[in-house]
Amino acid sequence: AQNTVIDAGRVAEHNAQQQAALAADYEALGGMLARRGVDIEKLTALAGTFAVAVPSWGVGTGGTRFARFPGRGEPRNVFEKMEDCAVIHQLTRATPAVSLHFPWDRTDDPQALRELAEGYGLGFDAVNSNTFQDQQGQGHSYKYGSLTATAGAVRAQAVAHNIDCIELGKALGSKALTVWVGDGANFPGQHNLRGALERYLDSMRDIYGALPADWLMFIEHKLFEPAFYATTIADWGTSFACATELGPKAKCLVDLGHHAPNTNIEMIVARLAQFGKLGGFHFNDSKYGDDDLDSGSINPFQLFLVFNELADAAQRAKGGDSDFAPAYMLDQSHNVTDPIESLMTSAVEVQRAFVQAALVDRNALRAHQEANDVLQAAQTLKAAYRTDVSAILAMARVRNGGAADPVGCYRAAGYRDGVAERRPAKAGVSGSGIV
Ligand code: PSV
Ligand code: MN
Ligand code: MN
Repeated sequence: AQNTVIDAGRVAEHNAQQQAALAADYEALGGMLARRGVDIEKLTALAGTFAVAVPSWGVGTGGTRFARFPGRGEPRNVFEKMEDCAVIHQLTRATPAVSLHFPWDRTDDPQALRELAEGYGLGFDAVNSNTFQDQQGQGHSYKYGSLTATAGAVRAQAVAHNIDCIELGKALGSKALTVWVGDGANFPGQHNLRGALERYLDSMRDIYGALPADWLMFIEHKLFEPAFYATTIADWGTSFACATELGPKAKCLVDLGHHAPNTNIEMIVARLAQFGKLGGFHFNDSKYGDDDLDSGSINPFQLFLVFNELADAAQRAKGGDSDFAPAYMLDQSHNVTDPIESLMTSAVEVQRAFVQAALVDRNALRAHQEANDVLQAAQTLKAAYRTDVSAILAMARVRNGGAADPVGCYRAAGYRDGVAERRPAKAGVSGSGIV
């Protein structure tokens, strides 16, 4: 049997309280969908297959460059992070994997970590390397870049760290490495723009060479920050060119927050899917830049449109195009909410977009597109997007052993109070201590 962090009896009790209301909502929605020729049971089964990975760094309270206001009971190491991730999966049944970040999550006992995860029914998605910060005791600084650094010794250190991440990931059962570097220039003239990318590619070739046969490498682009004039891997064009140059195991990762405002991200998704280079996602939301706000909290329509492209690509793949399986991961920073609550809500919001996209009448959409019936084409998308599929999501969760209302159940279980006692804040990091 699987280990549960929250008492299973409590979840069952919570679901029993919700049962009558959920059954009524589900029946009403089922009737409405039936009139549109849609079988609610098929959608609920599909919803139950959805999975998005939780970022290990997301379960601690985030911060900005101005301040960090710690929360209560924050996990103090990767083992405690896994416990929080287990809660998220237990209640949502939508987050069966965790994406680790090294060296933040480094452990001398990967076997113990793997066993703990397996006990909770969790696996590991892509591991992330970190050459955007210096670590204590490190031989060389990344102040002037890592994989692109002009100094060969710095590049070698950054390459070695990435290969180390692959080794750790292998021990944990991971199958991909995500590489995001903040390398770039703050001043015109600081970098030879082409030279920096050449050095990046040289470094990445060495890392690529260390990938096991069944691994992928995800290249994550980001428009700006910490480099404010010219980021080496700033856009999907550069990412695509590098992934193409490196080979079939290299693909592009789209972090929704890493684009200029108003960028048509769903079109980037369509392009990368078309050319077989869509590796995966970091889901989050933003208003201005790399805000790392909760998925679906600012622009849920954009999230839906991204999933609309993914549904189209999946349908084409079924027709024999390719094996299309981009990795879905969250990448958020929770500064003012309980991270577990934010991650549960966000996983459900991404799952909602996935189900709404499945509701799009693709035959009707194609016919409207062929006939240039612009208005009806747009309305076909809107009809799916406007449908409140909450009852489907809740039913899928309950049937899979999760909670009808994950946040309600989590609060009633008093998990945060429990960990606040068991995990006293580390001396010196608790800020005001008024948490
Ligand atoms: C960079 O902004 C980023 O999105 C990358 O994915 C990093 O690995 C992550 O954030 C770290 O916080
Ligand atoms: Mn990211
Ligand atoms: Mn980011």
